[in-house]
Amino acid sequence: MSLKMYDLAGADPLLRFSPYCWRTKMALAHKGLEVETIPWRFTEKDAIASSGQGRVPVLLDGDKVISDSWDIACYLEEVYRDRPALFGSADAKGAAFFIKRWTEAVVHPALVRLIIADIVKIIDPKDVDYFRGSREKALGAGLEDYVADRDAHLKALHAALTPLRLSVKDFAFLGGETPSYADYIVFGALQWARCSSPQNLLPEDDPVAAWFDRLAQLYGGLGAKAPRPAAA
Ligand SMILES: N[C@@H](CCC(=O)N[C@@H](CS)C(=O)NCC(=O)O)C(=O)O
Repeated sequence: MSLKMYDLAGADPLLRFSPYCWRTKMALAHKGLEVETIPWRFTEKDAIASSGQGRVPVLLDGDKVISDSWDIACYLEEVYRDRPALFGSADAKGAAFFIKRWTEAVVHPALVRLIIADIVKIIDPKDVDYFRGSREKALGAGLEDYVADRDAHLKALHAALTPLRLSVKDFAFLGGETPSYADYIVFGALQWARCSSPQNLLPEDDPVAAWFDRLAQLYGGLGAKAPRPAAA
């Protein structure tokens, strides 16, 4: 068995910052599966052409090529069913799907408002024109203008995280006593910010910060040991 995964990297190949790749790396570690990650840049579409699309993560499992983080999680759950469960039950899978939608519709946009101008500073120089052009078109604003008024955007992020905060005050993980794929989805979002921006976005006494640390320490500190950009 040899698993490989294309993993978004910055100019520094050690900076790995995709939220979707992070949730996938946590899912692989949860299953006890070793993976070789291959650093990939936004414009290296040819390298992942066999997946029939242009985004990472892309997982290679022998001769199988699987893209899309949700499809990869479902694949791992099905093929490696003798390993610890990512979802646990059909109900839990449905709840995890809601967490995915909430994270992508609410948490990611709140983070973009804070970190998008930092991301452009760490990506490979060959990606800069593509990244700036595609993101400015999608956002309808210059990246630096988009993050102006940081205080308001930070407040909005903390408000968006309220349901998570209220949950992890009472439960160690969204999975209850043990982490589940739902945890990895939201963890991936905050790890995206941690690995692409020097800003610290959560107050130390926020229960979300304690929950994030619990997850970052798992699997030999997979998340905690990941390099992040130094403050300018
Ligand atoms: N729905 C996909 C989204 C993956 C995605 O958007 N990945 C980003 C990296 S964070 C990407 O590869 N972007 C390439 C691009 O923007 O051209 C998933 O869940 O895997």
